[in-house]
Amino acid sequence: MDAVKYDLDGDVAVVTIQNPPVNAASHAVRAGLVEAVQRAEVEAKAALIIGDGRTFIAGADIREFGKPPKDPWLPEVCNRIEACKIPVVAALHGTALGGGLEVALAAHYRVAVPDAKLGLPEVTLGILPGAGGTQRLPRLTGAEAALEMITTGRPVSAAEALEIGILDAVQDGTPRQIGLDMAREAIAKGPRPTGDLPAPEAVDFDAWHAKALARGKGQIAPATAVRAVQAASELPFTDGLARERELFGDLMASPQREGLIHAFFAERAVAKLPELEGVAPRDLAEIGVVGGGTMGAGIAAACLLAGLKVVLVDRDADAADKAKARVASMLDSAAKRGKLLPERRSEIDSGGFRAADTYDALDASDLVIEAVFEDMDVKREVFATLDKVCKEGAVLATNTSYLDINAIAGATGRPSDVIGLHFFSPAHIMKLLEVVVADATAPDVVVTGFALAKRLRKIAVRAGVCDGFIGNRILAHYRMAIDNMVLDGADPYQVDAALEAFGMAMGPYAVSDLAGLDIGWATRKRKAATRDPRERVPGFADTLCEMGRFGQKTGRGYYLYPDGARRGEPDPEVQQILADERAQQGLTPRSFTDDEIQRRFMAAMVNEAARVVGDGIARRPLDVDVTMLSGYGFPRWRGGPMKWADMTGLDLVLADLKRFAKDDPWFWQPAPLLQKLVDEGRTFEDLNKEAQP
Ligand code: TC6
Repeated sequence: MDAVKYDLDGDVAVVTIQNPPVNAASHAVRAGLVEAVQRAEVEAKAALIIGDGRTFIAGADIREFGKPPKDPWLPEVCNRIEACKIPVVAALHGTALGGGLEVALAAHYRVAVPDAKLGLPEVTLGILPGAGGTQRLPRLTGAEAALEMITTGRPVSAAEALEIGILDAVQDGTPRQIGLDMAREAIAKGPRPTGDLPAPEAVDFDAWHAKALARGKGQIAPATAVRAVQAASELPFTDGLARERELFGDLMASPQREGLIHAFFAERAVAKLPELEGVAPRDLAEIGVVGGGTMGAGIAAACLLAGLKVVLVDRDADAADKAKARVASMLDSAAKRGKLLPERRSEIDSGGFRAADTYDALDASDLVIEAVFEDMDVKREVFATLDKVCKEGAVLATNTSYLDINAIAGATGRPSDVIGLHFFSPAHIMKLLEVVVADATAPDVVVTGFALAKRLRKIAVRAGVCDGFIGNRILAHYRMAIDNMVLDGADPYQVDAALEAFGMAMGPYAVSDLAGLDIGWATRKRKAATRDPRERVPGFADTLCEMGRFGQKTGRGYYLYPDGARRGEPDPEVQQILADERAQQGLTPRSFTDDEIQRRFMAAMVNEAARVVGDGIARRPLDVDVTMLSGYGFPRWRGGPMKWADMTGLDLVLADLKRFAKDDPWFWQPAPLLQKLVDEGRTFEDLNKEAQP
């Protein structure tokens, strides 16, 4: 099949892109487009560009990024389309994104079907629209609307695109039909190059730049894109194109582009289960949830928002009522955010959601998720009961964060139906779901876990059973590294600031305050008996808990939260507690630079992640990356800890570990996998590639 098909429909040359699955503008598509436009100029009175299959062009071919570019480049293709002597129409359906929308902007007229989406998501990949998009879009929409689309990367609906001036019409029908109608009208009107339109009026570009920098949290592409749009307003069209090309080149060469594109492909790779190909998921219509606390209610809300029926069970009528109210308030706020339509709400209220105080209510559930107190005896009791009441073939899932799922499965007579589905709080908002596969879990139960994630629009990562699975196991380790630094003299507020400067969504001590310090306290107590005697155990976190400082919910934790404030203030009392503990242990406090804090944090994270991969808990390094990106606030533009380590150089990370090990050999002992990769001159990316199907 040719990447671009050409046929004549009367006077109109119809140019059809055929590059499944998303018609990415690969080299063959670009070359085919130029050839087709040249031919149309000779043979037809108008040309129509459409996409075959599910979409118009969804962008440049991202797989070609980072490789030597092959002529013709997309900017040249777009310029050639715009320079065409006969009118060119683009008829859009599906998603016209990035370079795809740029092709449409270079056409002379644009029409779309009502459910088409149009966007310039380049900044989400660390680049900017580099095929004239930053120059042509503002000429059609004005600078404000173009800046909004380009700096956020968010797509707009066809109706909105019509309103702001991108489209000439929105029409029902096939792209071919509606495009031919417009092309025939365009013959009389003639070509209408977007580049000939007047330059957009200036806006406060410096303010946009500052806003984009602040929102980017260290990401540079959105702010750089502002400067490209500014060029559209200040320079003649061709000079603006040249400026765009220059800024595009800078971003293309940046490590942020590499990190973001890694994240894009890694997120798609985690969803694939080649080893289970052909295994069908079990049917999911009704979901049971056991436990209506914050987590259970969040899981129930997530399922309801995805259109599933839910039955929630709590221990008595009062608890069930409270759980129901919790779910209702989550649904209310989802409705306010436009995430729940009134029709669906009434469906939920008229039987789509029930809260009960007896396990028998779960007898029709296809999958039950347990979200009760994190205690092995309690969980085993729940699972023994589920074994009695649930129908045959029901999937029995635990939302435990740490506990041994094999032991939980052992409380039932059907361990092959048992799986871990580890949600992150708030469960109806956070993207990550760890699908934890126990020894006896059946293949179709694993596939069902992934199917549920897809239904909930979550990113599922397959994990193995160990204390903390992928994410919390790594978290526990880097927490230990920073707690030790604080014990040795670092200020917790400096640690938070340094790690936020690195790009973390929140500093780890602010995260503790948000999650509640009692969670870590309970975990430390549970682990106390089995702790390695060589482990250093700072006492300050326990001290804070003993004082009732559980974080935001009690108004005090590492920070102070006067009058319910969400952003905490540093508290000298905490600094005093730390000083006392150091004095008690006879430690002379030392200072740490921000760079040292970041390096210790990352070395600890990467080292434990290498063990997680080495032990087979994560399938590949990229599974760790996606876990940390979507569940732990790791900066997306760094691609994830493993990508960061590859880009930093594994030998440098290993050298850091060996340097830190001089003080604490037990904690900083390099992971065997990391040592092995350095010895062999290989990277985590090599492991990702070897594992691809
Ligand atoms: C740009 O245009 C820059 C221009 C400047 C030039 C100078 N390239 O997401 P899905 C693959 S930047 C290559 O699962 P959906 C994807 O990896 C680009 N491959 O499907 C997957 O492959 P797999 C701006 C691509 O229906 C398969 O297609 N454009 C590309 O959930 C299916 O994808 C974007 O940023 C691509 N551009 O969502 C758009 N896009 O099966 C990026 C997808 O081997 N794409 N693939 O794993 C998307 O947002 C979504 O893919 C979607 C479809 C909304 C188009």
